[in-house]
Amino acid sequence: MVSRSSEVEEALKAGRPVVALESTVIAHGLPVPHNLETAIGCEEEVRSIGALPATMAIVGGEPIIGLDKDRLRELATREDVVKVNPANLAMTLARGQWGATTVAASLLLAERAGIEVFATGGIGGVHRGAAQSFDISADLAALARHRVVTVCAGAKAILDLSATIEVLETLGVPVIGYGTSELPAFYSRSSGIGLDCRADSPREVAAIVRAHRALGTGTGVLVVVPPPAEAEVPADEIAVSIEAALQEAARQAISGKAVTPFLLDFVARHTAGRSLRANIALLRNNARVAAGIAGELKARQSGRHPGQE
Ligand code: PSU
Ligand code: MN
Repeated sequence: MVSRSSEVEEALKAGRPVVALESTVIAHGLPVPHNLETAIGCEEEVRSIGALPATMAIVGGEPIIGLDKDRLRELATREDVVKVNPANLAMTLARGQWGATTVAASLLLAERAGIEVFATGGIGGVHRGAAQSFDISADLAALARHRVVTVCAGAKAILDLSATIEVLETLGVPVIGYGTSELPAFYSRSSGIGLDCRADSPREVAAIVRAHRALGTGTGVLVVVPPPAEAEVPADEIAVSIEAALQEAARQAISGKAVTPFLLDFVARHTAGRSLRANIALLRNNARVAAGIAGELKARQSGRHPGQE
């Protein structure tokens, strides 16, 4: 059902750590040329920790796990790439289209491909005003459906973060603060929302993941990592830009799949690129943390204990 690159295939067979990476952030989340640069940068971060990156997308109706550079470049520049979630994945495949996978679609494909760890920037969640619009990202349902560890900087700050945390709890998805006891707010290190669970190393995360898996619930685990301090935009500073973005989206009646890309782009322009720099820095940072966690999970499975040798 999914086509794994030979490199990914071999790594999985050999029990080496692999990190899945999404592609909506490339096709719809970041502007050219930052999108391709960042996609390559994230892959390099994963490799620098000794894991293999597997960026995924739909290429002419075929789900590819581990895009090569040429396809990555094409994905970053084509105008006709569908934003794919689990609801329109089948359509994209049947029509032979190009598709960029959101967190939700990436989790589905990662699980099918046998990849345990996935990295993104910020997950989708409950939109502000969801009580009227019912706009709740498919990412939340997918986190509950797939047995994959997702590493992110929290949910995107354009969302209703406390409602998002409530839904994750309802769905039974553990949320682990990585080096923090507070939910990060994507562009900002702090949200004011406390977390029950904190881990300070890949080993601590892996222990919780193993305990969770042993329960057999089949749900995923969410690891939330604060953005690097030097790149963050403090919450009170970004709030003005988010407010302006939400007002403009309402004025233009932006809806459905277009909402998140519209808001991210508006905030990037309103902050003169500051939010974009934060977004790029946190994507790379999350890829690195994910690679560490993937390594730790594989080390335990194979009986190797890094750091204890
Ligand atoms: N992280 C980023 N930028 C992005 C995304 C994540 O730093 O653009 C994407 C992810 O693919 C996520 C999607 O699944 O935004 C959420 O879209 P929606 O809110 O429409 O579900
Ligand atoms: Mn939505």
